[in-house]
Amino acid sequence: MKLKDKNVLVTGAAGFIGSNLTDKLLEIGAEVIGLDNLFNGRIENLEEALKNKNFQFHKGDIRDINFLLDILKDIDIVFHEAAFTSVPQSVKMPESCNDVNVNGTLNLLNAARKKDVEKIIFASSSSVYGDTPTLPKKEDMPRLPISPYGVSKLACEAYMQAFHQVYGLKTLSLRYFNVFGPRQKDSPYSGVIAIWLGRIINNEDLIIFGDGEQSRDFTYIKDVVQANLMAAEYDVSGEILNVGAGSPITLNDLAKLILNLTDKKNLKLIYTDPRPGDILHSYADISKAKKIIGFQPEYDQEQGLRDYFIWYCKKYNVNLKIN
Ligand code: UD2
Repeated sequence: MKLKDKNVLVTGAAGFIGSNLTDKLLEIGAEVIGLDNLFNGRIENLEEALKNKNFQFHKGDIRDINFLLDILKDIDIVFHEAAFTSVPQSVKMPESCNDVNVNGTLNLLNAARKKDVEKIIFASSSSVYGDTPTLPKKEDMPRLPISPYGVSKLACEAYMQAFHQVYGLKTLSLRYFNVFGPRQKDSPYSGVIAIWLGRIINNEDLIIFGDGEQSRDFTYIKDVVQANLMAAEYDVSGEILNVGAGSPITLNDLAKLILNLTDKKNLKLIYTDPRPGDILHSYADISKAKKIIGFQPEYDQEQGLRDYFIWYCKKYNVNLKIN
């Protein structure tokens, strides 16, 4: 499906991933409706989109079926990015996580089926794999999530597949691996890179949960957006695909890389207790996404970090030397 001139809904459009995706969809000529309840999302993320005549924003919640039925008329394709997004917060509030992620997604699927939406692309997560030792993670490996967040994303994937099987709705789940980049918030519940950037700007030492030998496959936002476009454009459905950089890094090495890039080698790494619900290693095998939708990440971590930091300094008028 070519996205130009298509009617597209982005849930979670004011969030980090949703807003980046919205901007790209508008750039390629889609008509975009953005939906967000603005709990986590920020309207400032849609500053550019709101100037575009092909964009409409609606404040509302994916748990509200009447709202969805209204919004979904005439929509061809949905990018479902709205979510309860934090692993540690899901450990504190498992019911809320389940309510937003599972009930909200089921609601969206039901509304999409009733309104004859053609395709839904779902933002899943590498957290569905849990702490199984085999690396890299392949889509057909056992899924044994260890956090309520991971469980909720796995349940949504299963619903995506069931709706594909039973109702013929085209669905596709993309398992994102630690996405980072512009518009990621610096809050206690955001990703480690955004948190560390905030601390670096304030000249604060970096906190590491555990011994720092855990690893993640940090993936730059532009590659994630690209994967979504390809998932929409290729005639493929009923699949689950990893979307990662395919190159893991330990937290210790990431900290060194970031301190070097920002010329802050004077800052220290402070080690503290591991975080409950954390997995140890996460590393994507992306061969299936390459084969099925032609996905090929363009950013390595250093390039992505540099781009992100430069964007941040410009946006917030921060004076930080980037090497
Ligand atoms: C990220 C995503 C989550 C999900 C998951 C998939 C975010 C906020 N969450 O969870 O949505 O897709 O990936 O695996 O992006 N850490 C520190 N110091 C800090 C903050 C974090 O050491 O100040 C550690 C943390 O304990 C973990 C690693 O950094 O080992 C990554 O943490 P995260 O919160 O950035 O992301 P993760 O993997 O929990």
